[in-house]
Amino acid sequence: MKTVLITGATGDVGTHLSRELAGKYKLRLSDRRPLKAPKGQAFMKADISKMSDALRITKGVDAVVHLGGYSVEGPWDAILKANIIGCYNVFEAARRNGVKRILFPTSNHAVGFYRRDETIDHKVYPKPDSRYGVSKVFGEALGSLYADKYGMEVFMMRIGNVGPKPLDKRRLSIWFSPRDLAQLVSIGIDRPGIKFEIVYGISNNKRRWYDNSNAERLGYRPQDDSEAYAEEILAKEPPSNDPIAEMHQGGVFCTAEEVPNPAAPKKKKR
Ligand code: 15L
Repeated sequence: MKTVLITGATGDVGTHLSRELAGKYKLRLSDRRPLKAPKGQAFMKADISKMSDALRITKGVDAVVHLGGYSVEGPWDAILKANIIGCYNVFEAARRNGVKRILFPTSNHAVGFYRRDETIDHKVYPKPDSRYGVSKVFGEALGSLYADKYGMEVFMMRIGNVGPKPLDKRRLSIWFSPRDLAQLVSIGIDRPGIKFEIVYGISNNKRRWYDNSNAERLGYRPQDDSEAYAEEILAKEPPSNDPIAEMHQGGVFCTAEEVPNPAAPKKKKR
C-alpha cells in the first residue's frame, strides 16, 4: 500500500479527501492546526512555511497531495507565506527526500478571468482573478519546473468547489463532489507515466466551462452532475449587483480584495 502525505488535512478539501481515501492508501495527514487522526492514519503537525517542517513530513512517502495553503483571496502576507514560500518548501523538500510524485490543487481562480461564455481547456494561458489566483499560477509554474528539471511526476488539478452539494449558481459550473475528487486524486497518485499534467477538478456538470478531455484521457470518469441541484439553487440565487463578477468564471474573486476565509477561527458570539 502506498504511503501518501496530505498537507492541509484539516481544511475542507483535506477532510473530504482523507475520509474518501481511507483504507486505499496509508495516509499521513499534516496541518498547522491539530487533528485527531482516524484509526490507521498518522498525523504530523507542521508549518510548511518552515523548510525543516516540510522536510520532516515529506520523508518516506510515495506521493504528496499538497493541499496546505491559504485558500481564498486575502492579505498578501498570508498568501506569500503559505502559498509561495510554503509551496516552494513542499516541492523542494519532496525533491530532496526523493519523493517521485506530487499532486497540487491549483484552482479555478488561476484562470478566473476567462469569461463564462468561453469553454477553456488545460492549455489556455493563466488569467488569475486575484492574488490568490496568482499564487496558484506560481504553484503550476513551480510544478512544471520540478517536472522538467528534476524529473518529478506532477499532477495539477485546477479545482472548482468541493462539497457535498453545489452552493450557488457559479458553483453549478465548477462543483466537485467528494467521490469525484477521490477518483481524480487516485488517478494522480496511481496512473503510471505521468510527467506533468493539468486537469480540471470538477464533476460531470452539464453547466461546466471546462473542456476536461485531458482528465478523461487519463481515465477520469466523474459520477456526479450538479444539474440535479440546479432548480433548487437557481430558485434561491439572489440578484447580483456585480456585473464583472457575473461575467467571469472566478465570480467575486474578480472584484473583491478579500473573500471570507473558511479556515479562519470562528468569532465567538457574545
Ligand atoms: C477556491 O480555490 C477556494 O479554495 C475555495 O475555498 C472556493 O472559494 C473555490 O475556489 C470556489 O471558487 O468556489
